[in-house]
Amino acid sequence: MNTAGALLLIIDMQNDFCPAYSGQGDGALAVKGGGEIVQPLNALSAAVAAKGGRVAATQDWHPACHVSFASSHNSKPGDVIDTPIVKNQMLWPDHCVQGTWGADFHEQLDMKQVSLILRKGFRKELDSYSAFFENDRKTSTGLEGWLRSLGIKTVILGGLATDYCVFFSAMDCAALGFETIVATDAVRGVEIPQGSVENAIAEMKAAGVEFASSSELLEGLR
Ligand code: VGL
Ligand code: ZN
Repeated sequence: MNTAGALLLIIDMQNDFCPAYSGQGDGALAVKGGGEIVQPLNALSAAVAAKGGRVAATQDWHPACHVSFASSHNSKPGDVIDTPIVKNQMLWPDHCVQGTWGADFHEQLDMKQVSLILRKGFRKELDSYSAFFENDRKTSTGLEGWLRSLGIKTVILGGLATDYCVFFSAMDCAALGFETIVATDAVRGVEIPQGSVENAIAEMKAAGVEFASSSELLEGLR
């Protein structure tokens, strides 16, 4: 893997996906161990930027009453529904509502090197797990064009959650032909339903996604 000039893509490292930290309460959709990945992400961020790479961060950014909220359908989190646009949309607790604390990035995430913040899931009627395509699997977020115009060929992914937004982003990234590497200690999964993290990892591997620890990646960036 050639990581000089790579993109570090930090997925949804936001308060609502993190358990309580420094006096704050649990996020609405807290992922177990979510806060533990801030340190490896910060180390990768500095190293990637120092080697001429770029750092981008996605931000789940939902309007109130978003289609992915169980509360919008008198349903409960974990239920799966068909919406007019998307079949099998999983429902979640209200989370990452635009402009709220839960939508803010984790306070300890180093944003200095981040040159692009990509907001997704901002349409009320359509969710977006992937950083590349919304959940209709057609509507582009514009990230592919940004990468191509900068000549970036390799993408290192970290963030939350392994089995949803990291998974869909990595799968699209690999399918678009970018060398795609998941930083194994810089991701955590929601594990809904049970087994989803293991399935996601197996599917990513089958699709040619590579896996490396942040220390291996940092070694390569030295
Ligand atoms: C995510 C569920 C709902 C994620 C976002 O970041 O993985 N999961 N919205
Ligand atoms: Zn969401």
